Amino acid sequence: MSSHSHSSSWTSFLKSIASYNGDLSSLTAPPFILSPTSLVEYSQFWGEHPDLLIAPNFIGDKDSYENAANADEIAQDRIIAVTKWFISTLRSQYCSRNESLGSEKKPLNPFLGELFVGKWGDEKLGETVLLSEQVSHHPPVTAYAIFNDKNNVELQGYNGIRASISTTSINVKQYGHAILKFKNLNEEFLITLPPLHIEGLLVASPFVELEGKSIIQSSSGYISVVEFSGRGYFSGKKNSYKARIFKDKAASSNKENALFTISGQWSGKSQIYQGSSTSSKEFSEFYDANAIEPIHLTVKDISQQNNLESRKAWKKVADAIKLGNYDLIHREKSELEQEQRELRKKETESGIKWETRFFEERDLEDLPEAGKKSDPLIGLSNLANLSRKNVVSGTIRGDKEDKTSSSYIHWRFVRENWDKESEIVV
Ligand code: 0T9
Repeated sequence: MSSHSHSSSWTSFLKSIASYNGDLSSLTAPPFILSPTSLVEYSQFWGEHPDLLIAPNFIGDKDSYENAANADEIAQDRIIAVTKWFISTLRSQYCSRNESLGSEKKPLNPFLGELFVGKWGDEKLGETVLLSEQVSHHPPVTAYAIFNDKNNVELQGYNGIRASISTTSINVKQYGHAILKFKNLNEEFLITLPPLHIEGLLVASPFVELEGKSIIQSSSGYISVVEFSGRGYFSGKKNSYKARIFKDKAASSNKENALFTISGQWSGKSQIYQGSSTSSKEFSEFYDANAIEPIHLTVKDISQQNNLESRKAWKKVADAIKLGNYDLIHREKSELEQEQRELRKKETESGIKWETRFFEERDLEDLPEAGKKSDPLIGLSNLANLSRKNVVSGTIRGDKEDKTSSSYIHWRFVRENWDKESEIVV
């Protein structure tokens, strides 16, 4: 329990949650629960293990599937490697505020066009670049690309959330997905984002618990189904997961068909077993989140940053949060928000819409299944039997939400825009 749990500011915050109107950013939270970091920064958590992100690139080569006698083995090793990388991102994504700030905190709500860019340097692997951009403010959507040109590896994705309130927790569904491309291998992966809930609100020390699933679908057909559960669920340990690797979506309808089963805690240790059972004594260690520290990207000093860059734009607000000065936080935030409102007003008056910088919306409704004008989501969602609409991440084709939604619009990285960028540098 946090010392703040009985404070009047926390109890009135809990009351404001109870009368929640759908927009989490509108809640006025007490300073101790505010993070000085904007949500646009969270994309970095996909990249804090660059070696694991790039590792699949070194398993087999482009012609593996056509020529190699061990094609199946190569495809399996690759999806296992991608699953390991995915698991390795979760501690950064969902525990890092607890580790560095003592609990989950309410991030700053990014403004439209806000940028967060940086890079991971590595002598052997080459530079891995992060571009993260707030592509929508209402509702909030962040898009990102993380790429390593030396190895022709590119991860891109976008995410937004919808939250609802239950008696003691906040339930969050994620929208969006990630696409991981290995251009040297001619193989790509679709990754769906799991639902989560925020617990510990009553005692003023919130933390995230994952639930449901993430799907990792390879263009090779192989699929990894990652199931999450929290404390008090099947294993009783916090941050538990089970990942099953199947030959394809059809095989995944029966858990017995799992070629490999990985089980443990994503914030701790997990083990990999051959086949569908985890009762065998034959297993090997899969990943130990505490043995491998995340690598933080390097970000330019604020003095070198553009006005659209997150840390520069939010500097005064972040400083006020660090001081815990409620009035100052409020004043600085209002100033930034007022500026944004004026920008939007001017745009409406002049009829010129804000243009996103590195990402564009793409309508997948009438795109071909394959070829240059296609989109990776089309083929990969076919393989995984997932909706290709802009619905809750991981929605199965034919589900209610898939049937009722009419939008096929998704955010995509436009690499050419980065190549011709002259003002923003990493
Ligand atoms: C994408 C991630 C996401 C963003 C955050 C729900 C949440 C905002 C979205 C989903 C990243 O890849 C992964 C990690 C944590 C998620 C955040 C946790 C959280 O609490 C916030 C929400 C908006 C709040 O701040 C709720 C109010 C607060 C009092 C709880 C600490």
